[in-house]
Amino acid sequence: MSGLATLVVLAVVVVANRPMVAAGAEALHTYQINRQSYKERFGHWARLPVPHGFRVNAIHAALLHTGKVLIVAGSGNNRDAFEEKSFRTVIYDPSTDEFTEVETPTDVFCAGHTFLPDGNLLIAGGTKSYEVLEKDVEHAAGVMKIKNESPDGGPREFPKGTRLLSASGQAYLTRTKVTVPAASKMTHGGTVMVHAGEAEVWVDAERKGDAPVVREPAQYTLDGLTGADARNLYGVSDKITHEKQEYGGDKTSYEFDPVKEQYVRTGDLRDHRWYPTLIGLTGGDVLAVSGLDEFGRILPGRNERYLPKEKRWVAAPELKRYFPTYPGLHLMADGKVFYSGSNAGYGSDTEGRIPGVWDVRKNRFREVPGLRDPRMTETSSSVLLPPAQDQKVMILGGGGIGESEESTRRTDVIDLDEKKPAYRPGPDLPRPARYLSTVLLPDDSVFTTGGSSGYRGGMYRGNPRSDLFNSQIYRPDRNAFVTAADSTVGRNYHSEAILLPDGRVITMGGDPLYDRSGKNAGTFEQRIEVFSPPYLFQGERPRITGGPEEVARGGTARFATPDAGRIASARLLKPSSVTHVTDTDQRSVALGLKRSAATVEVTVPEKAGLVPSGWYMLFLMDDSGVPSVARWVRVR
Ligand SMILES: [Cu+2]
Repeated sequence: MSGLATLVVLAVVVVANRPMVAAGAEALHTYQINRQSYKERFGHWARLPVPHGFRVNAIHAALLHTGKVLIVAGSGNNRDAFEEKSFRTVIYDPSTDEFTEVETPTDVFCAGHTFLPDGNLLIAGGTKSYEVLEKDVEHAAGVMKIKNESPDGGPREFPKGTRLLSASGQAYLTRTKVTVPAASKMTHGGTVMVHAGEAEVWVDAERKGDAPVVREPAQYTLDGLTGADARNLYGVSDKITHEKQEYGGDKTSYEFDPVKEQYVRTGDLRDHRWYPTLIGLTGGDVLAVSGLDEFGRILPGRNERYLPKEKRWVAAPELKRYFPTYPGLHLMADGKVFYSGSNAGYGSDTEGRIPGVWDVRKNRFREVPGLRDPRMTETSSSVLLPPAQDQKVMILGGGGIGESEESTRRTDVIDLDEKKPAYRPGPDLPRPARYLSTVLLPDDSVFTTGGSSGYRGGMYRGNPRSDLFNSQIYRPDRNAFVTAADSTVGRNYHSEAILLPDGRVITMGGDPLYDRSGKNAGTFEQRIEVFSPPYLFQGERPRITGGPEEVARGGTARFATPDAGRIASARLLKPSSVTHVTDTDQRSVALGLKRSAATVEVTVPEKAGLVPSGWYMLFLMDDSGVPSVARWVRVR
């Protein structure tokens, strides 16, 4: 036998053996993770079978007080879906494993959302236009402000395709129709001042190439106007270039009704918003904070307020403050708002990045010191640690600004009850992580899962893919992580995890920029996994068999349980509403507890900043930390 033939034979043996070795290791791993002792210690993951027609790009998720999971894609970061106006929302019922489709009227992709006191989910903003990358911009484009100096003649409407001309004779066409209000007259100290009416619109150069590019502010005439019109109506623009055009925000707003399972339109936002954070305040109003406007520009600090009784948005100039998009905000016990420093994706690289306490009554902002890796707050997550009474917030992971390859293992914890709150070191994550999902569990621990070390699951330290499969549970009492079972699906950008009423955690989404090779476009992750924490393998669960549907803040309520003798604690968990690892809703509130023979009496704290009005899951935990299935109660 020649040397070459021997080599070939050996190669065949090696190739033939490899799958057998892998299959052996795989079988051993499967055996290990399914053992009772393993599940008791690390928990257990299971893949959820999702019928074909209900596989969507999960961008937003919320747990409704019907116990069902609202999964919102909108156009799902898919340009074709956007252009076809194919917007998706599905509802998953964890008690029956059934999915249903919900009609989605507009593109709520990248809206903000939070629960209202009555349990409706307020969803505001979304996508008006998709981004256009610099390489795809053929015609120079920019935002044109059309001004109207005439107080007479009412608003003026200009159709799509209206031409504006530069001094050098280049023509630019409006992308949409635009209505310009009349000028307004105001008297200042006896003199009448005229303030021009104005409206903004995208314009695209009529000709391709560089000739129509304008890099400085300039004035433009509206083609075809004569006489007084030509003097009173004109355009001004800062620049018309081939620069990348960012996603544009929408101004639609809905209350999603969990019972009728439909979107109900409310008054529009005052500003278009893409990537806003919505946060409920103690009185029941909601603030919309930050976002990109309809032209993809970050809002320069204009925030607004939703009045749930009137179902409309009002300007809040008294709360002018600049934040990057999707700021990580948490309602504090005293009604102030803590900005953890977490944010997602857009904004100045210097302004608005320092965490602090925002007093929304006086619009004062007090920065807090101590955050390590302060330049890696983008795509970090933050969470009000359990129980809410401790007023501690944790920030986890995060990465450098934009498509930075940098990310951090850092977690820091701040105690907002201190006189001068400051972040202090928490335990490191096992690996640097962006987009980490954090989920409060009823036993006062925090489950963390998913994320990637690199930007959108991509390149990190030479590896083209960087999804993280390790999960861990943070225990605030020990300020330490314990290891949990590995997930089997990688989840990075546009992914989320939420606690279910049965104590499990559902994980969805994932939007890698590239595939495994790092060369081709990635595919949105549509598989769903469910994690059963270790507490579900540690003995019989206590049960709640009766009790009121409503409890009053500061009041007590009695719940029937055959397990009263071993109930050790009671918690109200506010259901999650999460997108881009931003969740202003989830919190866990400790209740006072008195046991009798077959009932427990719980006491709800008094402060609305601790227990904002709304629907909660009541969990009872036994003396070994095993939780009941939750019972829904409304706090008034
Ligand atoms: Cu996004």
